[in-house]
Amino acid sequence: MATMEQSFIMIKPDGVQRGLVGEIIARFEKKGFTLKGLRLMQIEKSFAEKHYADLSAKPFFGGLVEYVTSGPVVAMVWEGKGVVETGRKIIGATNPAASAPGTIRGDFAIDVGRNVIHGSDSVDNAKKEIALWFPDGVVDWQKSVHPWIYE
Ligand code: 3AN
Repeated sequence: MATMEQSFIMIKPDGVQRGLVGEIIARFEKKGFTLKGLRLMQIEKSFAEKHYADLSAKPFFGGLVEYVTSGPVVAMVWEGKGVVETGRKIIGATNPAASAPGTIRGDFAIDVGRNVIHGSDSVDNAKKEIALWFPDGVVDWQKSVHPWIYE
């Protein structure tokens, strides 16, 4: 059986306002990953500061917190083999100007401060982020070991 892991993926306010939620979910779903958690929510400043704690010394931190609290976001947990690294590939480079066409940011974003989506950068960080955004846990169902996706 494949080694399963989970990633925290969040569609940022610009992605929600621009109607990209379905398109983004479709990309992860069609790849074969399994949706294990899904919440539409608008977060407070203090929550955003917790999520982005590692970036608190960056000059863009204030703007980042303002942006990510400016409207609803879609918080998700996706599960699958290698989903953290592959999820980052599906998302594309942090700066959309450097994101390859075919990636979410490469196809739908221009500015780094409006880059549509967040994805965990390591399995460890994914665990922390999932605990922060889904304190009550996620849904336990088994499609992630689907025999037509995994050998
Ligand atoms: P990623 O989201 O690709 O993991 P991080 O963790 O370095 O990238 O940055 C988190 C978020 O901070 C980015 N998604 C982006 O919205 C914002 N950010 C990163 N670098 C910049 C920058 N130079 N100017 C403005 N915002 C930035």
